[in-house]
This record gives sequence, C-alpha cells and structure tokens, in this order.
Amino acid sequence: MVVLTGAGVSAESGIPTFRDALSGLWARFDPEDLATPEAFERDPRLVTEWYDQRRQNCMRVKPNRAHVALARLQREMNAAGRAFRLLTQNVDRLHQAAGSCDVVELHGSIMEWRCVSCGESRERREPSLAPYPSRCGCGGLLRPDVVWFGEVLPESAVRLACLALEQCDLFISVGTSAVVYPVAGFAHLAKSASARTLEINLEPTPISATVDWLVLGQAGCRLPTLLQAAMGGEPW
Ligand code: BV8
Repeated sequence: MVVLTGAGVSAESGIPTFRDALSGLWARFDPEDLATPEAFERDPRLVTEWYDQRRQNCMRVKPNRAHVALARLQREMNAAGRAFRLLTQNVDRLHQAAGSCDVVELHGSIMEWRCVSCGESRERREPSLAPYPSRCGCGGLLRPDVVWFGEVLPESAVRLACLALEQCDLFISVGTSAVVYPVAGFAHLAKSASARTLEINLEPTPISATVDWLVLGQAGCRLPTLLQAAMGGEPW
C-alpha cells in the first residue's frame, strides 16, 4: 500500500493549504513569486520571512485524526507483514509528529534550513529566524530545505517513491490538488502498475477521473471512517 498526502491532510491542523497559504497577507503573491530560487535570489528577505512564518505555524499546531490514522495504518500493515509506504508533499513534519515512520518527504521540510554559503543544514526549532533575511552563524544566507518550483526533487525520495509505486496494489491519494509534477503523475504510475486507486479530497481533482474510487470529504473524517470499515478493531 502507498499513501500520498498533500496540504489537505494538514488543513484541519490549522496549516493553510499551499494555495491558501497565499491568502491574507500573502494573497498578492503567487507560488512562483515566493517558492522559487529566482524569488530567493531577488528578495531573500521576503522569501525567508514567508517561510519562517510558515515554519513557526508548523511548530504551533498538532497532528489531526488523518495523521494519527495514517500512523496507525502503518503499524497495522507492518504487524500484518504487509508493505506500506507514506509519501508526502507536505513540508510540515506532522506525519512524523503523529508517529509515522520512514516518511518520504518529496518536497523537503520547512523545519530544515540550509546555509547557501557553508552548506550547513539542520532542523531549526528556535522561535524565530529573524532578522530577515535569515542568516547562518557563518554570515551566509539561510534557505528552507524545501524543493522550489524549477528544482529537482531529492533523488533518494524519487527512487523510494517509484519503487513503492511499481510494487503497490493499493494507492491512496489524500488532500492534494494533483497539479504539481512530477508527484501529480503518481496516481497514473500506480495505475499502470495495476494498483487499485482511491482519492480522498474535498473536491474533484485532475486525477479524479482516473482513480477507481473518489471519496469526497474532509481527510480527518473520511480516512478514519474508511479504515474502520476496512480494518475494524478499535475506533480509528
Ligand atoms: C521539477 C515545497 C524538474 C515548497 C512545492 C508544466 C507541466 C508540468 C510540469 C511543469 C510545467 N511547468 C513547470 C513544471 C514543473 C513544476 C510544476 O509541476 N508546476 C505546476 C504548477 C504546473 N514542478 C516543479 O518545478 C518540480 N520540480 O519538476 O523539477 C524540472 C526542473 C526545471 C524545470 C522544469 C522541471 C518541483 C515542484 C515542487 C514545488 N514545491 N512545495 C513550499 O511548500 O513552499 S509544491 C506545493 O504545491 C506543495 O508543497 C505541494 O507539494 C504542491 C501541491 O500542493 P497540495 O499539497 O496539493 O496543496 P494545494 O493547496 O494545491 O491543494 C490542497 C488540496 O487539498 C486541494 O485539492 C483541497 O481540495 C484539498 N483539501 C483541503 N482541505 C482538505 C482537503 N482534502 C481533504 N481534507 C481536507 N480537510
């Protein structure tokens, strides 16, 4: 079993989805304005401020029922000797906070920051990375260790994801708009490997016509209900 998650899984924890993250103060920007190497080059102060504010929000919130259900699903699948892999586009590390292991972070993590001068990369849990632009102890500029538009995904993450997709017999996509490549193509990859495919989302997406089952609703509600029906046991 392979589960792919997007920002919709973290929405009920209080993390704006990627496209909602550009509402309010940031509404006048679009992803290309902030989540690209060019934007960082052009205005490192603006970009590091936006990412640090998102990082701070990630440290304030807790995993929701969808994260908890996916962590339990992994435990139950492993206990039954079945293969399970969780792939996420999310950069918030809430899956790990809920107890999921070996999570494949396809787009990196907003909790990890890298110095563009000395290359030091580590998790940053301090309250703030101000003053902006955020700087390393060596004086170099810090950037979030996420994959920006126009950047390639981590080779190890892509390799693990492709291996899992080639071998899976059930692929579940939860809370992603399925518009960002190459991850948006994963449902097709699973299907071409003869896996059955299921999507959970608030609304249809470009993969909805491809999947075998589309379940509309909130991930924090639909996922536990589905797993209760499929796996039984204690309420999910
Ligand atoms: C690459 C990290 C090679 C940063 C992110 C033309 C065609 C095809 C591809 C391209 C193209 N032009 C350019 C490209 C490539 C580009 C791309 O796909 N662009 C798109 C916009 C067309 N991709 C790339 O650049 C990738 N790299 O291809 O490298 C290359 C190199 C050079 C040149 C070309 C190619 C890198 C992409 C990674 C970008 N980084 N994140 C950060 O977080 O700031 S992507 C960002 O959007 C998110 O991280 C996430 O991964 C992605 C998708 O967002 P979602 O997670 O789906 O969130 P979204 O808000 O969109 O949707 C939320 C969904 O949840 C909605 O459907 C909503 O209904 C649902 N929902 C909400 N609440 C709930 C819910 N569902 C259930 N329950 C709820 N409660």
